[in-house]
Amino acid sequence: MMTPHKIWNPTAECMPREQRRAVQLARLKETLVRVADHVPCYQKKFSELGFQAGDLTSLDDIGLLPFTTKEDLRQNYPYGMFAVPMREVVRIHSSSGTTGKPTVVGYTREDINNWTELVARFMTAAGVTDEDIVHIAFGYGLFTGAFGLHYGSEAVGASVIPISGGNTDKQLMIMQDYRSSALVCTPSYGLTIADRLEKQGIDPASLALRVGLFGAEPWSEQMRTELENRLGLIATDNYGLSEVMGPGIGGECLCKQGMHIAEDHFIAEIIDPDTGEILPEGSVGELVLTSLTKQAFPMIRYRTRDITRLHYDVCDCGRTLARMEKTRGRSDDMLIIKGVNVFPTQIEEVLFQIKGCEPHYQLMVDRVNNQDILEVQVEVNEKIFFDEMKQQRSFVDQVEKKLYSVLGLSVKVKLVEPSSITRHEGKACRVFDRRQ
Ligand code: DLL
Repeated sequence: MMTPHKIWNPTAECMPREQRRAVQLARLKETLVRVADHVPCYQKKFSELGFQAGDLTSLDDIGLLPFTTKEDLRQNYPYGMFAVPMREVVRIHSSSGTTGKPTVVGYTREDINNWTELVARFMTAAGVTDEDIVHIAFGYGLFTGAFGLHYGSEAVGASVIPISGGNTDKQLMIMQDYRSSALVCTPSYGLTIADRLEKQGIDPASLALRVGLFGAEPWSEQMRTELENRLGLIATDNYGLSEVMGPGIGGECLCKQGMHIAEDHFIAEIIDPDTGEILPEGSVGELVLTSLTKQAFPMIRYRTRDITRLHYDVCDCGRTLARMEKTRGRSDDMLIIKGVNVFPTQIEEVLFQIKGCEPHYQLMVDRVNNQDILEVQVEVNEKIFFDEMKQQRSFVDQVEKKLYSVLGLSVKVKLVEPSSITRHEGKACRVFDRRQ
């Protein structure tokens, strides 16, 4: 018999949808008053639209509200969007932007309590209990990943090892000696750990690892299988972004049918990224999130740039919360090659299915004579790498053909030596667009 699914907060997570919509409306109204009273950026946006906080009477009118974008946060750097005085802010984090100033986010004590609760929910959904030893290999610091998972694990009652990122050999020693049972990191770092285990000849079955909580970057189903097989655990996905809270916005249960969104704390919409229009249920589009309980840093209709789809049918685990599909990546990660839209995860799915390809790749984009060129560099096992030229050529042809059939685009494939592509400790960086 199947063991029943453990649920951290059954009242909130299994509430009938209509009842939850009433909670959402009441909380949204409060949030609108809060931002209209305290955040100049929203005062300006509302007045430009001729909208007053009291005007919203139904959730169906959410489309009347203005969007918030990363640019708004940049313009109000560092504390301009905070809705409480600094004396009420007990924590500051910031986003991992690669260009320009980072975005700064703040939390009151109550925000931290809510954040902790939401992380505890998805960790419980992934099967973590007070018996677990949670190995947190996200970098501790301004990044929300480590502290978010840390507080959530403690709330669940698990024993936390705050090992942080990097120093993979030490990670393995601690994993072996301290009997880590739940691994928390990015999927790409999970892969780096798997490689190192193999290199050191450590059998994953000799470890106590049982479950992996992977998040913070896009990853394919093929990558899930790879991590499960090579680390000997159940790999689950969880999603969040610092601008809206950090991890805890959504996480998978053991049914692995999408990440349950904490809808009593956030409203999720799917919009057309080009027109901003709300799309019908079941459409693929950009995820937009509105916070419902945040005090220090409320967000109205934040454009995440993440492309996904939402499912509203009740999950087998009993949760009534909407489920978000694995994201295909951010709309700004999408490459447009000769007019064809390509997400790196689509390429990953193909490569991971080809025997001989190692799960390490990078994408180089160039423009030569006004033509876009996409080169997929992929590590292959030693046998293929040292094969005769003729055999290597036919392997390359096979990979190029498979990629063509999925992407509808001719790409150049270059086989590279095992271990030659940089390994990642945090979020992977696999695309090098040299067209600008
Ligand atoms: O990555 C928060 C987080 C930490 C989530 C730990 C999960 C676990 P940021 O650094 O602000 O915050 O990056 C947010 O990362 O907009 C997505 O593009 C991407 N992302 C996060 N989780 C996932 C996921 C954290 N599970 C950005 N799948 C988001 C795909 C993800 N992409």
